Amino acid sequence: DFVYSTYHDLKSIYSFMDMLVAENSMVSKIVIGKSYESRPLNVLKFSTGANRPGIWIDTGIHSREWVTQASGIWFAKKIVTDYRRDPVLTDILNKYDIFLEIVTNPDGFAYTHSSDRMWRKTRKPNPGSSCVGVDPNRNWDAGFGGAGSSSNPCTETYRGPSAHSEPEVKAIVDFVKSHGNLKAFVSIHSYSQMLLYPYGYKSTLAKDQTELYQLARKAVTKLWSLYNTYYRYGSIITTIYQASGGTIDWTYDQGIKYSYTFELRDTGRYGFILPANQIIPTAEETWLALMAIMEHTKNNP
Ligand code: 0X9
Ligand code: ZN
Repeated sequence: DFVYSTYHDLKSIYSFMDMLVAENSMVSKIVIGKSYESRPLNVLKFSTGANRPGIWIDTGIHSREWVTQASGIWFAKKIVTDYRRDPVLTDILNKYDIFLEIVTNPDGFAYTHSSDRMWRKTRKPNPGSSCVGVDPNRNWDAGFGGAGSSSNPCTETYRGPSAHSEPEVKAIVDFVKSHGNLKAFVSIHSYSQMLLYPYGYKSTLAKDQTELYQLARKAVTKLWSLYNTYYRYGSIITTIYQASGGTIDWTYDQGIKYSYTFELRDTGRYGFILPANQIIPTAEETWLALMAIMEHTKNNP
């Protein structure tokens, strides 16, 4: 039986996905592309009917943020367990498909297991440099190249040679465009305990700022109610720091109103190396916030 309270390697997570698909008719696996090192980019699709609008959730775009992939696994199990049991989730799944990319940066994730636990970026070599990889949260075509990103391949925030240069990013871009009807997009990172919305690349307020702020407040209040974990919330640029070329700025500018980024536990005591005994409580509390976002999306079509 799969153990949710420990960290797993790529092979174990990919077999978990295949198991979930085999055991649940509502789950299928979509391969949206392949990584630089040719690993499949797997997305779980939870669907109870045809032609539904979609809700996207990704975890692990920064490979060292292990509590996020572990939480993604827990969310996948939670969705199949709660469908037809939790009336709110059931109503969401009767109207929307949920897409979940658990290992969004598989090359980086494999590298965190084999060589360097603190690897963040992709694993594509950079011509003319001995430094490897691009920051996949600076590589999107939203203020690409602006402040809060680096042109130096040896830094952790290297933006890459051009927007969408990384196959792991381009695969999601192509998916979002070809789907054409995503209503919420949630990209999950760690750590800092924050719930953020656009923008990160500019200080202009998002046109839906008031609604995004109020929904963030509601979501973090739900999250807090379980274990009293305190989250800050607000726009990226005012709450964490300026970051250009980020995922949710791009998805928001594509018209996906409910575009959010989480920074999960903790606030720095353990940071990226969060003890495994915090996986389940982190996933449980985060789920309450995700449900608030998904329910609001459903109620505001
Ligand atoms: O710097 C980042 O990419 C994020 N923090 S992390 O420690 N997970 O690396 C925050 C960036 C804000 N999010 C977006 N711009 N989407
Ligand atoms: Zn991150």
